[in-house]
Amino acid sequence: MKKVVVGAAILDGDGRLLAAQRAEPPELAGGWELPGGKVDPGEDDHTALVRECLEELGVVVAAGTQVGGDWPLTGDYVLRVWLARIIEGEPEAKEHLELRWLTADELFDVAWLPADLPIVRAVQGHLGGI
Ligand code: 9L3
Ligand code: MG
Repeated sequence: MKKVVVGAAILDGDGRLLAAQRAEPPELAGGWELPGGKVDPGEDDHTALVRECLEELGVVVAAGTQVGGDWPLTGDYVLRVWLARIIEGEPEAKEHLELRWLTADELFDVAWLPADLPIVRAVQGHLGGI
């Protein structure tokens, strides 16, 4: 079966995107990603997305439109990404090195993980709203 990682393209009311800098593993540390993580066995994608955002950022998100379909990751993992909004809390880097809210002009100022870069390009067209 396909192994799924979910990611959140979290937008604020000013058209900024939340980027998170990975702390681990060593080969990914320092790279920037859309927050998220592996779907647990028996868990649905949406539940995993909300859980991961709570664990990693301490916020409750509401998911909107999916961005594309199954984006390739290494091995037999795929990444599925949804536009999302924070409905409760202020994001904190609980598991990441740093968080940044990127404006449209700053979108490519961080070193996105190679897997996330095409997804961020796809998110670019949605910065106006979910
Ligand atoms: N991954 C890549 N881009 C992302 C996310 C959330 C995850 N936006 C990759 C990094 C890891 C794997 O997926 O190799 C599992 O992610 P995690 O559970 O370690 O966050
Ligand atoms: Mg994660």
